[in-house]
This record gives sequence, C-alpha cells and structure tokens, in this order.
Amino acid sequence: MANDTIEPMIKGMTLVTQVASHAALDSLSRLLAALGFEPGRGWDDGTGKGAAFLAPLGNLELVAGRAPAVPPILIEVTHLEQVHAAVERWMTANSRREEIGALLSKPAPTHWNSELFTVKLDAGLTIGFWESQNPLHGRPAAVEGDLSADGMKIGVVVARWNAVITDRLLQGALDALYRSGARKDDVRVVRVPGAWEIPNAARTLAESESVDAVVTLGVLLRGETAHYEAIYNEVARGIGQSQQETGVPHAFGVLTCETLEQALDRAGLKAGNKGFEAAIAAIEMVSIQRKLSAETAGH
Ligand code: DLZ
Repeated sequence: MANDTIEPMIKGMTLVTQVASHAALDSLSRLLAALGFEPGRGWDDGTGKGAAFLAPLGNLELVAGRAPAVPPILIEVTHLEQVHAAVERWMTANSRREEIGALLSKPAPTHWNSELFTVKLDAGLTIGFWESQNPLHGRPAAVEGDLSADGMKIGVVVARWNAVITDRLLQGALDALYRSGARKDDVRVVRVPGAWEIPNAARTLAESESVDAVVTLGVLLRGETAHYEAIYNEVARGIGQSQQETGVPHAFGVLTCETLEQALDRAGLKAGNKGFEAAIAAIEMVSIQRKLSAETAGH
C-alpha cells in the first residue's frame, strides 16, 4: 500500500521577473543591494544573466475575489521613510526628473494598518515597499496582563515609618485596586512598623494562600536612615525571595529617596503615586499568571 504521508519539502521561494536589459539589471541590482538585500547566487550563461536577492522571510500570497491592491513584488522593510528617500535618490540619478512623480508614489496608509509606497523600476517591474504600523507584527504574540482586578484578592503590606508618605502610597494603591474593580472584602491591608518588617509580613500573606498578589509599600530616606544600604538591600532581597519562593507576585512599592521632599513627589505630588503604580503592576502580574497557567493547562 502506498504511503501517502509526505515529509515537508518546501525549502524556499523565488519570484522570477524579467528586466529590460543587462544595464537595467546591473543598475537595479545595485539599488536592491543598497537597500539591504543580501546578494544570492547569480548566474551568467552568455545569453542571459540572473541576479538573486535574499530576504529573511518569504511569503506566497494568493488572492481571489478581487485584483490584488499591491504590486506582485512586495518588500517589507523597517524605516520606510528612509527606504523611500534612498529609492528617490536612486531614481533622481537614474531617471528623468520629470518622470519620477509618475514612477514613485509617496508612502501612504493601507487598509491593513501599514504604510506602502510603490516604485516602477523598469518596464513590467513595479515593486511595493511597506512597513507595518503594528509593533508586534512579525513577532510572536505577546502575553499581556489585563488591568481588571475583578475577583482578585490582594494583600497590601505598608510600613508605618514615614507615615506621612506611606499613607499616601496606601491611598494610591487602594485607589488603583478599587478603580480596577477589586472588591473591598478582597483587599487585605497589613500595617508593619517599618520597611524592615515588610518582607516577613509579605511572606506570611503569600504563604497563607489567601491572596493572589502582595503590594509592598514603604519609604527609606537615605539622609535619615542609618545603615540605609543594608536595610534597603535586605528589604529588596526579602521581598524578591518571597515572590520567587511562593510564586505569588509581589509588587515593589518601597521608595528609596534622598530627601522627604523627593519621597513626597513620588507619593502623589509631582512624580505620580508609586503606590498606585505598584498596585497596577500587581493586578497585571496576577492576570499574566492566570493567562500563562491557562495556556499551560491547554497544552
Ligand atoms: C530604624 C529605621 C530607620 C532609621 N529608617 C527607616 C526608614 O527610613 N524607613 C522605614 O520604613 N523604616 C525605617 N526604620 C525602621 C526599620 O525599618 C524597622 O522598622 C525598625 O528597625 C524595627 O525593626
């Protein structure tokens, strides 16, 4: 019985296009090389000549129902404006100036969230250059967290030391949580004496399995804290370790500032509210964790 299972055999794809003359081929080859094409293996058998150009990705696209809105050779680039300027310079040197307007279009938006321009390089050889406006185009789809805290249980550990600032951080964090849909009953606030005590409380909460994430809030003032570096390092290490070892996301909202004024700025005065930002990061991380676990479970 015939074995109808075949192994994939496609190795590459070549579009073959005739150009008017050897001179045109040489000149177009220089342009394409200048635009960044890698030269492929060409040939010359005395009667004809071929020049090959390699691009990192190939794509065969078939269209039905209407004529394609683009030239048959479509080249995806980055920095479309610069490519357009390079082609325009080349056209200026190789075509009659008054013809350029008819041969080279300006980059214009397409209906597929891209910019495109076309250039007629030779009789029968029109090329389109395009650039996607979607930053994730051609890259793997990113997993991103949603900013809804609906149904999330969040622990907030806040230091009382420098309470004039940490109270503002707490307000910011609660504001972010409630405005993102967290229920009051699902937010647990734990007050600890100072930043030094944050990791211990954070870890206890995380290990209790009663929260999906922990937001840590505190302020260390360099000018007023003896052994500032030692305390800071230990607080950061302890929070990080709790996060890694429990698997529960811990948002880091412990400010380290030179002065009280700087801390006030970061607690809602001039430079945003770091408590708010930490709470948003926690929500996002819980959402990311849920998405990644769902993906893993689905495989
Ligand atoms: C002792 C101390 C000092 C000097 N400075 C700060 C600070 O700037 N921010 C802060 O949150 N806590 C400070 N603390 C208190 C310690 O974190 C800790 O609460 C005490 O040493 C008791 O263990």
